[in-house]
Amino acid sequence: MKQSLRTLIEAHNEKARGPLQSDYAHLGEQLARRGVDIDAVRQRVAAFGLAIPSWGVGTGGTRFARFPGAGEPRHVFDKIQDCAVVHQLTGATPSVSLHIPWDKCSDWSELRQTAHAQGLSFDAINSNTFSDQPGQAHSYKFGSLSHTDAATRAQAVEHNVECIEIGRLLGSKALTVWVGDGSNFPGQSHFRRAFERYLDSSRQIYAELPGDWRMFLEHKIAEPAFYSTVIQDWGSSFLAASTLGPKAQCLVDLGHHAPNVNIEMIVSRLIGAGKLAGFHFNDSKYGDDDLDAGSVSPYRLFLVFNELVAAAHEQVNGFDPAYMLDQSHNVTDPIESLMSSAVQVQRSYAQALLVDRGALDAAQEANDALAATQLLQRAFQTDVDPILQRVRVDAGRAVDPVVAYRASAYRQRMAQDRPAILSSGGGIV
Ligand code: PSV
Ligand code: MN
Ligand code: MN
Repeated sequence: MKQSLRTLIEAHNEKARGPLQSDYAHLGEQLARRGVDIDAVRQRVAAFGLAIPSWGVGTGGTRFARFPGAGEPRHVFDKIQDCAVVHQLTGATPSVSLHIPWDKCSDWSELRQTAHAQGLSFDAINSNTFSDQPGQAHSYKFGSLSHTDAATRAQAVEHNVECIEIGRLLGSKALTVWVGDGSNFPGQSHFRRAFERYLDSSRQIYAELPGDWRMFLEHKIAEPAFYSTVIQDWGSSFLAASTLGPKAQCLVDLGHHAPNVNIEMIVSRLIGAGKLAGFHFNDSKYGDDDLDAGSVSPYRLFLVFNELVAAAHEQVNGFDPAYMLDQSHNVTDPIESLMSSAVQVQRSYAQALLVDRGALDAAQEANDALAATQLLQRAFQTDVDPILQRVRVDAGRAVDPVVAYRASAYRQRMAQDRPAILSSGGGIV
C-alpha cells in the first residue's frame, strides 16, 4: 500500500476507533441474545472478496452520451492502479477481471507483477465478440459464435482461445463468455440453428480450457439484440453448460433477466444442479441498467445471499461461485461507486449470515410462512455496519472508504497525471 494512503487511513481510523468499539460491543450483545457469535460473522465477512471489472473504473455511458470525469484511466495499468485504490480503502476487492481487447497490453508479465505488487490477482477473463475492432476481418454485426458464416464463427472462437492464453499468463482460472448474438426481427434468425451453431463454436472453446479452468456462460434477455438473443435466459444457459460439460457453468448478472423474475430462485436452481458459475452484481429498475449494487433493491441482493449462505451452510457439493461487480457509473466517480457497492455486497452477505438457519428450517417444515419470512426480515433489518467497519479497520482499511478517498484527493492528482485522450474502445478514455 502506498505510504501516503496508509498514513491517511490510519489517521482517519484513529478518530473512529472509540465509537466503533462500543458500537461493535453493543451489536455483539444483541446478536448473542439471538444466538449469533459476532466474531464468527466478522471472520467470514473478512474472508469474502469480490472482483472489480476493469471497465468499471472508467465512466460508463449510454447510447446517447458519455460524460467522462477527470483523471480517467487511459490504459490497463491505470485501471489496475484505480482498482488497487478501491482495494486499499475497502479490503473487499482483491481481484480484477479483464476484458479483451479493451485491456490488451504488450507485456502481460509486467501487468501481472504490477497487479501482484498492489495485492491484486486476476479473476475470470472476459472475451468480446459483441463489437468490432479495427482491422478485424469479419464483422460481428450479425453475430459471433452463432453467426451464419463459418469464417466469422472461427474468428470468434479464435478470439476466445486467445483470451484463455492471456488469462493463463495472468493466473486467471475462468473465461467468461457473453455474446450479443440474437435478432431484431421476427423471422430474422432460425432459433434452433443459431443455438446449434453457438454450441458448436463453444465446444471448440471448451476444448481449449486448461484442466483447472471453468467457462462461465453469461445470459442476457435483450440488448443489443432486441427481439431474441441466443442465450437469453438461464434455461438456454443451463442447456448450453450441460451440453458442454462440467467445466461450463451459468453466470448470473443481476440485470440480465426479464422484469420481476425471481432471481434468487434461479440462483438456487443453479446451485442445486452444480451449475452456478458466479455473479455480476449491479442493480436495476428497468433492464440492464447497471446501477450500483444494492442501490435500488437491497432486499433482493440480500435474498440472493440468503441462498448462497444456505448452500454453504448445507455444504452443497462443488459450491464455489465467483463474485464480481458489473456496473456502469454515469454520474458518480467510479472509484466511489465501486467502493460503496463492494461494501453493499459485503453487507448483504453479513446480513444473510445472521439468518437463524435452524429456525428457518423449522418454520418451513411447519409451513409457518409468517415466521419464516420474519426470520429473513429480522436478519435484513439488522444494521451490520459495526461488523463491516471492524473488518476494515482490522485489515488497515478505511472505516469510511468514501470519506477517506475524498480526503486523499486521489482523483484531483489523477486529473493532473492523466491528461485525457480519445477513447480507444470499452468506453474508457
Ligand atoms: C453485458 O451487458 C455485460 O453484462 C457483460 O458482462 C459484458 O461483458 C459487460 O456487460 C461489459 O459490457
Ligand atoms: Mn455482466
Ligand atoms: Mn450487462
